[in-house]
Amino acid sequence: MKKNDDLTKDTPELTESGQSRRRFMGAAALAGVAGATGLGTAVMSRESFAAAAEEARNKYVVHPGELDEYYGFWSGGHSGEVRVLGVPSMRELMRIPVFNVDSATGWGITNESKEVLGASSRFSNGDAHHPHISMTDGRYDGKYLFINDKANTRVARIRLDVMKCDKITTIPNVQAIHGLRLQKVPKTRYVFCNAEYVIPHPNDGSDTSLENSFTMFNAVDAETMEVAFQVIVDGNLDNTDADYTGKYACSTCYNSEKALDLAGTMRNDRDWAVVFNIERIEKAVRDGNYKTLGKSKVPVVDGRHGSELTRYIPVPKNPHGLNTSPDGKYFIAAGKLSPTVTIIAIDKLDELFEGNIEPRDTVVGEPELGLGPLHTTYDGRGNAYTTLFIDSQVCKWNIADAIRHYNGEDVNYIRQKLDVHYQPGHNHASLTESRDADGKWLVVLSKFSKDRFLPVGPLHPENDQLIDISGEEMKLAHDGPTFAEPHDCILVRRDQIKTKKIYTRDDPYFASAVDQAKKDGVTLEADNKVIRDGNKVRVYMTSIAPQYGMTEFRVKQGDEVTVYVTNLDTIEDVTHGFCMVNHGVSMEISPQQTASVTFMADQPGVHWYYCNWFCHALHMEMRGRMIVEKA
Ligand code: CUK
Ligand code: CUA
Ligand code: CA
Repeated sequence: MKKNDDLTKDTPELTESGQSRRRFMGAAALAGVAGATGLGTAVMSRESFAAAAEEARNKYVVHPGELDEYYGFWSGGHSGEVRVLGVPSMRELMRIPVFNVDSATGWGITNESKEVLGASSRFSNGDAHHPHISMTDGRYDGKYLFINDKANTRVARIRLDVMKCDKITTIPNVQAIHGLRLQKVPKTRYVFCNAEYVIPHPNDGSDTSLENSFTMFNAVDAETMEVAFQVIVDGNLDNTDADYTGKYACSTCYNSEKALDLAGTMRNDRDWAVVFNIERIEKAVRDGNYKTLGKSKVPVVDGRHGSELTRYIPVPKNPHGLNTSPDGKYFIAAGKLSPTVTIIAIDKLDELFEGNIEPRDTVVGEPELGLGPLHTTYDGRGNAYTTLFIDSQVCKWNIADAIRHYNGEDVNYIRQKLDVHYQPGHNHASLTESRDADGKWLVVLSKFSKDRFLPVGPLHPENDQLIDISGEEMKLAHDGPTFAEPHDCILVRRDQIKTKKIYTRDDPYFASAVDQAKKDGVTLEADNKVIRDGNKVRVYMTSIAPQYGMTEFRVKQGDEVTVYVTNLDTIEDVTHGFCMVNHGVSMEISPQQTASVTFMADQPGVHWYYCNWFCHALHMEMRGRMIVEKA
């Protein structure tokens, strides 16, 4: 194994010029190839040397026309969206608006998206941290992606067949949903999500004391997206993960002190990893051993100290990430203010809940890794990779050796430390949250990029780095600038995602439009009609490249107008748009989709509408007039 200082010696070359980066990759990758085949460079001929270098280089390149091996889903942080990247190319393939408003697709503007957003459509911002893909028997099933909104206390679901958000739930009785993970086994029945901040109940200003405030662990039903139960906890909650039996979930708590100020949150040497016994919680709910809070009907159970529903395992100081190893054996909590991570043995949790052992008896290792450990990910070969925020490194370490060391054996569990650029938060290895963890690629989400890219003003991009972990040694393969602010990502094999090429006409996403058309006696696929209903006007039109079915319609000033456009094209990728000039109206209508938008016709005169998705050589000619008669 190459020592860390050897690796960092290559790094300055990376920053000198874009050209030298290619040379570096070739050389570094080649060292790996030579090592792996047991060939010293001395015995390699010029030709085989060049061929090996070429092969190594190609490993990181997805050539034009080739497809990536993995889909990556990135959270967009306070941009509120989800981004889809191909890995290993790191090419951005799609953006899925979720908690934001999107001018291109009309998310937050169309009636279909407002129906999904519900009452929370009054917000145009969000803070999306943790994207996770639904599972069946501990394997990604490619059906849904779930993501939290810390800013407005929501959880969203994205349908991966069309890559659109189809449900958003506001979690009642709590503030700021942060950590989110899914039940893995037998399947994703629950979306577990942590509310971070403690609040009083009722939160009406009558009592604002911290002592009487609390927060809760929440479970959302993955199919109905209704909140199934809430669990009151001591302290607060940060990140979470679930096990591979379906019995337990575990969350970190950094504020066991329940302090308001920074110094207060760091007072205790240990905070907690809180373990939730899902079976016992379900039973308590079934037996009616719960209460409700305020107007919400969600069952609330008490999981504070002394409860049979939870256990509090003391772990060093302000822990952050909590990640289940893909062999199902361990919850690993990252220390953040401690240079250690804590390995909790999941097979000891039954005993812990039976009361036969103490909480700390479940800890089987506490390896010291470096400064500021935040998140851990796995290669499926017994190694863990933990980000070190303060050291700006990823530490590769061996779990079994760390446990041996904890038991007094003299073994070195650290395999390698690789410099990253800079200050990494999450890292994520391919398929790491599932039984299929394959140890090929590692993405490190660096919060700072400083000198890595052309300067673009005081606001810098983040730097998502791609690291090859398929060999003994981690190798940096790619720097990927991203806009604020991916917190986390998930990588799935491309065959685990099955998307539709065009909509089917019975897609639930526009079922309301289909219903309304039926009531109006309109056939969406054929008719171009204006229906008046008092001062509400519904305009139904079709579209086939490069024409709308209607080039002119008339309404009266003061009418509330809803335009339904049905795209009759059946050709993959022929998407139309509908934009009403000077009305703040814009939307996407993909092949076989119906989309609708409602606005006020408050200005008399002529108003042009046009297609804003490039669809045809005569795309600019795809337009029409709305004539508003003066009231
Ligand atoms: S995270 Cu949300 S504060 Cu480490 Cu998952 Cu960045
Ligand atoms: Cu239709 Cu552009
Ligand atoms: Ca603390």
